[in-house]
Amino acid sequence: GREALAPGALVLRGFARNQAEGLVAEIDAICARAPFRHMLTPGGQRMSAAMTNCGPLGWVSDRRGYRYQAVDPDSGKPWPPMPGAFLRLAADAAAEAGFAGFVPDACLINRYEPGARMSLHQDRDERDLSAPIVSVSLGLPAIFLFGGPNRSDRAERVLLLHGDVVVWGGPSRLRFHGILPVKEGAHALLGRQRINLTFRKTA
Ligand code: MD3
Ligand code: FE
Repeated sequence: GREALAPGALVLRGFARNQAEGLVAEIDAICARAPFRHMLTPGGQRMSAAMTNCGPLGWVSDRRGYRYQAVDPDSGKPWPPMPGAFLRLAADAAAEAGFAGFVPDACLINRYEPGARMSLHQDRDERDLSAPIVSVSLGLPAIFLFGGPNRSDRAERVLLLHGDVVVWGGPSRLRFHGILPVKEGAHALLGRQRINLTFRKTA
């Protein structure tokens, strides 16, 4: 099913569910080359979600700030390439939401174990904010916080389940958002983890 969450934000319930095994196999191959790691915020805090990337550019955070870069700072090598199945899924979902021709150049992969969270933030490190972000949720459920254009705006809660895909564009693109601490549990395919892919056009 499709649910309009807000202007520019479309939830495609279960859109990736029948591809999940293949996506997980691709994620395993990516993290064999670019392992998940806990990045530091510019303030020096260890993020509770572990991250890696694939595609021409990857999102990194350290004491110097946030940025996209072609090289994995842990290996000194380029990020693994974006699998074809990732590109097709992102483009198909974006097209459903009216964004034809979406070609992401970065895919940030977030891994949440029970207790991990992501505090309210905006995604504004991308050059072209007219392109949407496509997110794919796999594994354990999570409660997504969807705020407004200001950090202090009240946030609504949206449950994101295995296989759900969300396209965030237009007026939703700069809204504050986050993830509440993931509850303890075990998913049939992924065990004690939630994995989220975010496809971005950064350059
Ligand atoms: C709404 N990730 O990686 S995905 C992130 O579940 C991030 O890992 C969360 O926020 C996660 O930056 C949420 C949903 C999402 C992603 C990007 C957005 C929602 C968004 C950008 C703008 C508005
Ligand atoms: Fe975000």
